[in-house]
Parts: sequence; structure tokens; C-alpha cells
Amino acid sequence: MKRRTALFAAVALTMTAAFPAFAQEAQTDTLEISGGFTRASVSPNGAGFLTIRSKGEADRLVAFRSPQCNRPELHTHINDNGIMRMRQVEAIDVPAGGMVELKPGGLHLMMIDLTGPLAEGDVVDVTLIFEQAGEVAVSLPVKKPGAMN
Ligand SMILES: [Cu+2]
Repeated sequence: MKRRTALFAAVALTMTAAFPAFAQEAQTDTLEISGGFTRASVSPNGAGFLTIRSKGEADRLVAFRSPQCNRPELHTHINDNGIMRMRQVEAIDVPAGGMVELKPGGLHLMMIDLTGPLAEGDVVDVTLIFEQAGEVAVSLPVKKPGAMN
């Protein structure tokens, strides 16, 4: 029993070392990612939200990937005669020294064909791919259905 506890402690320590900050927020030299989340979903699709700030130059989010999603796309919502529809976009601009918010009803990380349902309290690991900054890993906590932030 004692031995087992020690083993668990060792595993926990190793994991802490491998993932220094449970990276709900992420920083590069030029970008700051914060406020990431997604929502519990039993449907095969989900959406990810987060805020990207530029500390200097402009950048573009051109794609993302996640081991939990087979078909990641960048989406926005458009108002089509009063009906909100989602539309795929090629990239999401991060203005120089400014920020862009991916939020419900607007831009989002569209996760099509999830590998399994998302339950509140889970985490979705996402790698954002920027034109300038390259790849940035961030973890999206799964909040309750309909969560707005
Ligand atoms: Cu979408």
C-alpha cells in the first residue's frame, strides 16, 4: 500500500514536470492566450473559445488541431437575414498590439467529429497554429452547456 502511494506521488510529480502549468493560458514572445473554454456536449461537435492578445506585431490564427477532434475548422457566425449561421473562415486576424476574442455567437474553434462526448470538468487539449508565432498549446476546460465565458 505504501509503495503504491509512493508510485502515485512519483507519477504526479512527473506529470507536473512535463506540463509545467496546466496551460489554460499560454504565452509566447508575441502572443497571450487567455480565457479559453469549451462546453459540455453529447453531440459529435463542439466549439472552443478564447482570447488572443498581440504584444506587438500582427499575427493570424490559421488552423488548430486537437487529439480529441477529427475535423478542426475555424468558424465565425454571420447574420443571414436574421438567422445566425456558422461559416468557415480561412484565418483569424490578431491585430498588432490588439486582441481578438473567440466567443459564443462569433468566431470560434469548430471541433467537428469529436472523438467522444465532452463532460463538464474535462479538458480539451488544443494546439493553435499561427502564421508568425507557430504552434501554441492551450487546454480548454469543459464548462456546462450554454456557458458564455
Ligand atoms: Cu462552428
